[in-house]
Amino acid sequence: MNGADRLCDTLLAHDVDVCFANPGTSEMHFVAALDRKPQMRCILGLSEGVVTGAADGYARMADKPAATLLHLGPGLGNALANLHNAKRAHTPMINVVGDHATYHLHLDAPLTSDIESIARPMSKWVGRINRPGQVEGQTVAAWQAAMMQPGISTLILAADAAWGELPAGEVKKTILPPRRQADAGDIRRAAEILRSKRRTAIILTGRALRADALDVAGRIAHATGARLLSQGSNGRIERGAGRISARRVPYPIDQAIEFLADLEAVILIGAGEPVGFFAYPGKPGHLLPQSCEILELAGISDDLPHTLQWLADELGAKAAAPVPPHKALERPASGKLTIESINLALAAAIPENAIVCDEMVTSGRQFFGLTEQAAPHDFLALTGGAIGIGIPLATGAAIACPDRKVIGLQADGSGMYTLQALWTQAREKLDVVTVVFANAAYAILQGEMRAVGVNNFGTNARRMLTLDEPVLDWTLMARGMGVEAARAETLEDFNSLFDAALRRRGPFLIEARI
Ligand SMILES: Cc1ncc(C[n+]2csc(CCOP(=O)(O)OP(=O)(O)O)c2C)c(N)n1
Repeated sequence: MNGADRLCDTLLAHDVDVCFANPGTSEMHFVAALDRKPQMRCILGLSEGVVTGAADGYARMADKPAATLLHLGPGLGNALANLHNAKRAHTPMINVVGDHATYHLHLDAPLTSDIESIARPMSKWVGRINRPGQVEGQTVAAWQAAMMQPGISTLILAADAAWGELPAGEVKKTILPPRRQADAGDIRRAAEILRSKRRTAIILTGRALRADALDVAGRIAHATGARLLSQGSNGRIERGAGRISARRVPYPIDQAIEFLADLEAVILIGAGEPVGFFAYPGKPGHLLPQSCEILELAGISDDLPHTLQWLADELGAKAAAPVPPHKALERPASGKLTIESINLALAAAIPENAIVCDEMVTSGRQFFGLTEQAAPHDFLALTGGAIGIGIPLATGAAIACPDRKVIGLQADGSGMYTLQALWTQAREKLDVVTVVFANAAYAILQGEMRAVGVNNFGTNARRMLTLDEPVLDWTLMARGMGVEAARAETLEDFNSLFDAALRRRGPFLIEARI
């Protein structure tokens, strides 16, 4: 047995049995060890953004981390944008990053870099394994941090620690400590606020957005008149008809300020205080009114469902909140393919228990609102604003939930960052329908330009904000990676392609020309 074998055994003993990978020479002993472990499912991503985006989608649905395998500093560097999104989603993940043998580092060979410094901004835990004897302890520490924070752990594995021999031995699973519970004084204060008849909102994220926790939150809201809200973006929401809905704080700054303007108190459960996505001249960063009382009842690593239950008990909130009766959404049948018509058609056609991955950008502004009445589903969003997560996210979610239909809703510009994930979908035969909103533009940035008063774009601005000349052909790109694809020019086309894609298994891509 060598250090790499012990690393695999330690991951497997802790139920980490999927590894999204893009390996190199310094990781060859780890690759060889993974090859000796058929229980570990290894999935190749053709760029590191695919690897970490997929690990994010996987963990959001599996509620446990995947491992990633990344090649030294440059491999980790390529992965950073989607690690940033995973960090913002509070996703558990264990990155295994290979490094040169300890005695080789001082030679400053071409791939040598300061891996710790690259890892630190996105990781809640960073550790290094320099000797085989450190493998088990460091891997358990990485797993424990990923689960408890929850967040990203980055484990740097020196090549000589991977190949160094170790006496054989079995790894025992470490039991996690219980999550921190809310403070009794804070619960009493929250109950006081909620009884005070002030205009109060409860803002939720993380585990508080699962259906069972939302039910309890709904009882609290029903008993007290509080508004239930969720953060502007959230890793996963169990959503749809029959479920309690927590409205999202809007993204556009003026809408967000107006949305929150009348609040006198806010209770945060896992969520952060709402702030502007960007700074704008003359506009505030804090979005709540200055006089609004803010109580942080529970942080993201606390036991959020327990916090809600305790608060409901304190208030004696037993009656279930009424949910609007399910009325099937009307599906537009024909006409022009516009953002509005396609949003309605999609919301009406989402199958029950689907997983929806949203990177629609400007094509999705109304979509989230419509999904309140869609069939029950999970909604996974772009959490950190770093575009290029959608296709990998759907890929990882499909690995975690092979029996559920995954629907990837994808803006074209964002999709181009990590379109290689389509190849992984084809190779792993994943049941994902990707809809590309092909507007041939960075439309959101055109809007931001107009918002700063520039209405006539010159050549430079136009060339930076459009994706034409040449137009991207998504059907060809998908087919080139083994994913069947078709183009929709009308709503009839779209509806029939979407229905056909739902009936079959395996990846399919629809390019919607809007
Ligand atoms: C990693 C990263 N790079 C660049 C940006 C800046 N950015 C924000 S939106 C956007 C373009 C989005 O275009 P598209 O995905 O086609 O959606 P649309 O705006 O057309 O709806 C860019 C480049 C970003 N958010 N993240």
